[in-house]
Amino acid sequence: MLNITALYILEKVNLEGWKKYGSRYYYFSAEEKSWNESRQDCRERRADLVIINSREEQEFIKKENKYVWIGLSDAKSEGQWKWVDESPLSTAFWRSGEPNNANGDENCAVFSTTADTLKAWNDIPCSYEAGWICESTQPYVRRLQ
Ligand code: MAN
Ligand code: CA
Repeated sequence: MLNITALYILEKVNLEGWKKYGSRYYYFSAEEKSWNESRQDCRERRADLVIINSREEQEFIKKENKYVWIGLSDAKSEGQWKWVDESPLSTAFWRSGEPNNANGDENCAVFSTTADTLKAWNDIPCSYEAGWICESTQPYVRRLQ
């Protein structure tokens, strides 16, 4: 049975930047902000910066081919990369030679545009501006009219 309200909600979810992959929803920003401001934006959407747990998830995000923050940082303890849920990094997809903490000032991870899907992350200064990806079990949309 075609349900107009359900269709309208789905359309709004898409228009606001959310994409479904597996059982999760991913928000791809249209703007650029610092890592902290990006994380704040995700929280306001009842989400957090994306945590990449598998090669499949890495491949899904790579398809967008955007320069975006992911939820990974070593700001608390240099060299100890942690996801925003405090879990340690296990499966990593760094570019070759990364993370290199260039100038001693690179504590946040970005998903960069590169030819190699499985070697795509770089550490850069957290104050740089980039797009970002939020992840949530639910897509958050502003109040429906
Ligand atoms: C180069 C490399 C990277 C570093 C960036 C900073 O690409 O040194 O490791 O993160 O510069 O812009
Ligand atoms: Ca780097």
